[in-house]
Amino acid sequence: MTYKLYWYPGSAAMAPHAILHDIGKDFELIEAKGAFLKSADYLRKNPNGTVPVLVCENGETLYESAAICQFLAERHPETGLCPAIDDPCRGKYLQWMMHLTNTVQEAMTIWWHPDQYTNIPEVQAKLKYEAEARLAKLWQVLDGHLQENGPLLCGDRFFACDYYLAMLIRWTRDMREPGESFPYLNRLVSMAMARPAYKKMLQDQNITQNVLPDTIGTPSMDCQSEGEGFCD
Ligand SMILES: N[C@@H](CCC(=O)N[C@@H](CS)C(=O)NCC(=O)O)C(=O)O
Repeated sequence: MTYKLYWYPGSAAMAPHAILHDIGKDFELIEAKGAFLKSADYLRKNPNGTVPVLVCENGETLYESAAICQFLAERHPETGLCPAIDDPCRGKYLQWMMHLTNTVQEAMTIWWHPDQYTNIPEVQAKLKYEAEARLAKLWQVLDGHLQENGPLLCGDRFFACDYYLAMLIRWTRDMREPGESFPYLNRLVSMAMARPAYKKMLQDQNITQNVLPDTIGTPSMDCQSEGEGFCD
């Protein structure tokens, strides 16, 4: 089974890319940037001209990072990255995936691409400012959740939503309050970075991710295995 992933470094392809490494089978990476993203051939795959795009062995083509994560994690239950339909964590897992892509990622998009909302520079600056304030509130809530119920979004089991959160946190590195400045978010990032699949993804993409010294104590658990125990 060979998947193809269209990506570029540090983009929304990070989380699907890490999951492909967890699956552990060969896959093809196709770097897609600039004019190529707007070519007729690429727009047939994703009419929005963005990454990621996943192409399956039967030619099925998907876009939307969270959908690709969900699709891969469910198709490969051996990765343990998605709770089964009757798993007690299932509802909360879906809640986090949707919250991250629908609410947190949306605020992030306003910060990264205010030009998609208005071409008036002063309004863009205001939008960026407000998006950052909104994100700080969202991080506060997520950090509090991880403090109470963590170390990961669904407790002590590492799921695709944890990769997704680690990816979104990397996108905040140039903000006034980057995600990793919240101690429990920082710990989740360090747990993602301890996984070989996330490490390999960062290496393939030739990018790094900030993680701060742990101030709260990392739990003694092995988050790499199923059942134990988340733009440039
Ligand atoms: N909601 C989409 C967002 C995709 C997206 O905006 N991707 C960015 C990179 S993070 C992109 O390809 N931008 C290139 C462009 O807009 O030209 C997803 O999660 O897949």
